[in-house]
Amino acid sequence: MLNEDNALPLSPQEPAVRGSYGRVAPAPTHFLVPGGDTRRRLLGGLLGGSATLFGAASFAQQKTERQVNPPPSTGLPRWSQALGQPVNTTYGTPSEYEKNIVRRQSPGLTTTNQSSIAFAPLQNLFGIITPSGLHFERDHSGRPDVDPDQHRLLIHGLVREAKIFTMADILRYPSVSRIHFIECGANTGMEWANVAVPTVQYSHGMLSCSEYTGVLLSTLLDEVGYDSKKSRYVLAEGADAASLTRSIPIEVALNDVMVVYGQNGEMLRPENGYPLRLLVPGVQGVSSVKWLRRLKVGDAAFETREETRHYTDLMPDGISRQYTWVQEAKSVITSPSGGQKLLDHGYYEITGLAWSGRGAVKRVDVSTDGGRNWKTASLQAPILSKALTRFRMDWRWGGDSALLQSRVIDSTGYVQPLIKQLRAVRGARSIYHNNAIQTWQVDPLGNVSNVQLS
Ligand SMILES: Nc1nc2c(c(=O)[nH]1)N[C@H]1C(S)=C(S)[C@@H](COP(=O)(O)O)O[C@H]1N2
Ligand SMILES: [Mo]
Repeated sequence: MLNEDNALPLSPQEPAVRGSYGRVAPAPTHFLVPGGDTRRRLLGGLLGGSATLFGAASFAQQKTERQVNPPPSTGLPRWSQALGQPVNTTYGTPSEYEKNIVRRQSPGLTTTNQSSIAFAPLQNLFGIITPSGLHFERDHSGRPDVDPDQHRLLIHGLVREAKIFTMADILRYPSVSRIHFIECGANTGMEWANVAVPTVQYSHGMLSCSEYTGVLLSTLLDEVGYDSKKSRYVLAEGADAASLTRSIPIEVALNDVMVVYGQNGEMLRPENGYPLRLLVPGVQGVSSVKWLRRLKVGDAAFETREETRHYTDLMPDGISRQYTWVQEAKSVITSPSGGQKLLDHGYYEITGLAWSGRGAVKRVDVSTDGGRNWKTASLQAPILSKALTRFRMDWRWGGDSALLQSRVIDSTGYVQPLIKQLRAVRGARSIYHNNAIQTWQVDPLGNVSNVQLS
């Protein structure tokens, strides 16, 4: 019934979390407080009402809680007094103390657990690479268990010779490794409806970035002898029950599209398309077809369900735009971010992610007063095309209300827009392609919440 994001999640309460560092209390793991306000007023430029959804402890209470558990002051800690565990010869997992840093589903957002979304915990990640076990997952019909020995990729259509490739065949071709993001076209979609999604995990967590290894699609298209005069589109089809299919324009296919088997140095994870997926850099996630089993070269777009019924943008005049696939430049502050709490006055590092489907990040500006004044953030190398870029800025919080925003400018000169600028063009009925500037409000108690400025 729902297409990626337009329902309102309700929330199970979950245990307290660890996993924020520095003087920031972690974002809560639950979504909305049951019975809480789900829609919010549009806030004006003034630092008026608080849109905080959580009945958080007061500033002083939080400090007291922290003092209950002081670090051991005398003697050796227990882990220094005996031999440790033997070396680990199994697949490694994160520390027990990090077990709350997981992908999370937003209950009620989708009608089944198979046609669903697990969001990446952006507020807890460093740098630009998403650990494979935390990469977001979006499935239309569940995650198939594909046996790599039996898996086949068929390439046919306008080709000299149709071919069936085994995984062993594909692994023999010259490989490339590149760092790219994948962002679902519906990421941040609920902001269109002005729903106060409380944490960055749920507002922006359909976004991840990996080092991918595979074969350029152009290599395989050359191998089958695609018709360079007649070919206009390549259809990609997945081996899941949805047979998810999307058309890729030939100029994109021949440019930087990859047929991928490697993710962060190892084989793809099952949830990300094991053993083979398409990767269409800079383009909305749905085109990066997972569990890839078929590529068909054609002379026109294939007009599949996922490009006619879904993934179109309904414009104010009632006409739907089709094939709007590039993920335009976007950025978000991941800390401090919604649901976190600043525990002290003084120094904070404001940090976040910026990216563009059209190239590299050129500059990121940060504002702490809702966009009246901007300062240029520092960018952490590497700054790569169609990849996440980490930015940071020093900030002293003196206890006043603040409105934190980031704004990216990409290598084409495009500037990340305000939500009102997007609404002026796209109206209020959109689901996809919201790349607007995000605002986090810090209240005088240090509570951080998601607000939308009019
Ligand atoms: N075969 C197949 N490919 C698919 C999907 C799917 O359900 N089936 N979901 C698509 C969508 S909508 C997105 S956003 C990305 C998500 O990739 P990920 O699950 O690896 O994060 O995969 C795309 N490829
Ligand atoms: Mo998606």
